Amino acid sequence: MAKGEPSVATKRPEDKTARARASGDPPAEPEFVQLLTPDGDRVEHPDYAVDFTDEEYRGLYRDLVIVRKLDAEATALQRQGELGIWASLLGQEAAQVGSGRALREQDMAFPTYREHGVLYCRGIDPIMPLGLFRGVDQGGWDPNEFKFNMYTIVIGAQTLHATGYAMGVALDGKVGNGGPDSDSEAVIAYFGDGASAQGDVNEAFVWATVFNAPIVFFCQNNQYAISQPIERQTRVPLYQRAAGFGFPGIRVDGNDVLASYAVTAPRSTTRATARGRA
Ligand SMILES: Cc1ncc(C[n+]2csc(CCOP(=O)(O)OP(=O)(O)O)c2C)c(N)n1
Ligand SMILES: [Mg+2]
Repeated sequence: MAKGEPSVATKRPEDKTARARASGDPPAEPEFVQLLTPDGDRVEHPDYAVDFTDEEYRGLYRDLVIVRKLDAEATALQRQGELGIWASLLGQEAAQVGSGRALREQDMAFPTYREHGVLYCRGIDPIMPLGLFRGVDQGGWDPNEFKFNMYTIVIGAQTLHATGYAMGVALDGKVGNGGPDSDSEAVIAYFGDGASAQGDVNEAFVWATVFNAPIVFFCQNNQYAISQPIERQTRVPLYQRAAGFGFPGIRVDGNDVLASYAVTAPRSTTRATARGRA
């Protein structure tokens, strides 16, 4: 599709959630941001949009294929006994590439142990985490050089580290409007659905919001914490918890690389065209 041609289909899927809300029934389907259907059709969202060039779309697809391939290789190495363990990103490629590519060079990321796709987007040699999972080094990259902290195995601990770092960013006065030319720094902390029930994570939410820290909490809900299903972590959709802490919560289709990009990027860099919400 050439630039300038309509890149977004005008038709939205039937909004069953809105219809259910109007009828007073509970929502029939989860509300989430989606710019691509599972069949690959482009759909609009009233608040989020992207407008990439053909080469940029191809670049995202290339990233998805590469990180899946790297993950498959690492899984095979683990099965052959070369790695002690491997935390696979299978099924989380789009969430990681979308959010990872939305980061600006100066933004700081705090991963769990599974963010190999974000690591790749930060420009770190993807061989690096293999040394960590083989037990021969601590990970091997310089967090300050790549603005990507070391992997954290202790569930949820990185959300506290990230919040403290973000408070430091604010104290340094490096906060701003997030525009492309801004030298403001934002922080992103990745965590899982299971981690959302961890005390550290909830404390991080309180501190981040009370001190207005420039941080995005990016939860990848793969439905399980090892063997514990999401029903054992929460009775409400996880994104709704954010309201109780005082920050916006957005539910996004993690299999949709475009939506994952759009919700993570500063609004001024999504080059969104729909309804002038650039
Ligand atoms: C503080 C702490 N408690 C327990 C564990 C053991 N543990 C390793 S992975 C994991 C599940 C984490 O689930 P989730 O947050 O959903 O992340 P996912 O692995 O699904 O990406 C647990 C409990 C740990 N690493 N750290
Ligand atoms: Mg999980």
